[in-house]
Amino acid sequence: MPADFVGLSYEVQQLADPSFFSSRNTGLIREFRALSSHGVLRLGGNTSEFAYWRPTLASPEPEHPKTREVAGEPRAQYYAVTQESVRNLAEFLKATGWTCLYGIGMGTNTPERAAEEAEFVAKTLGDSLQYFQIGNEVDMFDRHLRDPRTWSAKTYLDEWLAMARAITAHVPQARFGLPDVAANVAWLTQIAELWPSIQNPPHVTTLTHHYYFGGPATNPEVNIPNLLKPATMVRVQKTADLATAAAGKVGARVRMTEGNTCYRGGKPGVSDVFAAALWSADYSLLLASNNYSGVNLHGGTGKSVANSVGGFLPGDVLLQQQGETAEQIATHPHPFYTPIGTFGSEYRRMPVAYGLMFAGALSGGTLLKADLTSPLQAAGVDATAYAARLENGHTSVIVLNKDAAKDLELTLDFGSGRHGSAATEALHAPALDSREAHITSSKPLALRQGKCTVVVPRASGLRITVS
Ligand code: BDP
Repeated sequence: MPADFVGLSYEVQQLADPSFFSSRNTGLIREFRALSSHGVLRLGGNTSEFAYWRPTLASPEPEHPKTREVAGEPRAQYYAVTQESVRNLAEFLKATGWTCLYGIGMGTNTPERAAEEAEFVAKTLGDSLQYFQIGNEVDMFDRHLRDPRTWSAKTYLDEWLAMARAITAHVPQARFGLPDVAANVAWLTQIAELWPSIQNPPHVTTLTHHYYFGGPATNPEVNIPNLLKPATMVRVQKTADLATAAAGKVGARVRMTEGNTCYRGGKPGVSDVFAAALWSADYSLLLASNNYSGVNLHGGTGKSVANSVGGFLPGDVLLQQQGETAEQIATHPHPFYTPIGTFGSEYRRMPVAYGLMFAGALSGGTLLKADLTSPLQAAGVDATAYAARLENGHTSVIVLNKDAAKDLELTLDFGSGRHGSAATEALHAPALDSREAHITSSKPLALRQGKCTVVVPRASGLRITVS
């Protein structure tokens, strides 16, 4: 599990306000650093298709192609990305210790503009830039950006090659992630099959895709029991099997560059409560155990995400129907799934971020191959577990008891050669639907012949570490 496994995903439209990702936004920097000392910021999302590069303030707005208006898809609201926002982003990354996956639009962009932008970004971000990503959720372009009769993994790859080659001509060391599909992982398989036919391919390090558990907020199937039941992770495992097989053929690794609990901005009572913390911990560790290079949970400001999904958040409509007042609605994070919420001038980590942090404790370690899950499930409790040998040589085990009703008692055997004590840290909240999450360490447990017995209460996580 790479040291920089943990990541966040934001809309490119955040760059329209150059003070957002900037060294002056100290509140946001603090939350990034608290989440991870070296995470990965991915910029992309639906709004990335409507950004245009403005090399100088005097540069005119380019002509844009015609696109279709579709409910739930972003409206064609164009905005400029400027040198100032990229320079500020560079300072923000330095201040946080994070690196960046930089999204360049494909839907309404040209290879020339993409190359010009990439050149400035590569020069300005330097080592903070991991790779470029061209296009967001290209498997959905048939809805509003391309002709549904001809759009396919093959036509996408042709367009992608033209842009990636134009970028490589300006930035010879450029690296790329692709294809960043929303859901159709078969595209990864098809791209892997087409890959050997490409002469001199651009340098691709990562195959990328997205995952949302369900959506939108009005869908009754998006609820806490469904989010936490074992079948949810079985589905994630199936896509991971396809994605990692494709990446193996291309000689790349897989990264889950965007995702969260509920698409179109999240669902209040599911995305912004403690259940989302247990979900994100389990989801992140499942991806890590499938050799993913990392995970980015999507979020940002309410405005940028609302713009990415057609102008409003369905979760707000739901709260109005439930009779919440404007003041009550404002106490929810917007978007509802965001890991870092914006409340006026303040930023706060939300429950889903605590799950990511809890899982992130194994970053830099080597996951131990073991089947911990089936014995736990055989105990009739909805729980999962992961173990790693950490960089400092310690062994750490994370047990996630997602069961709403049953506590789990278990004895961990670290081997009779282990002496001393086990440090423990809990991920907890009063209830699955509490709008809070905590990570607290408690008293170390004495090991007896290398063993210790712990209770992982219902709806909580526990990390046990022995030296
Ligand atoms: C993805 C888009 C992103 C949206 C998100 C959502 O890439 O821009 O914000 O879904 O629906 O499809 O919440």
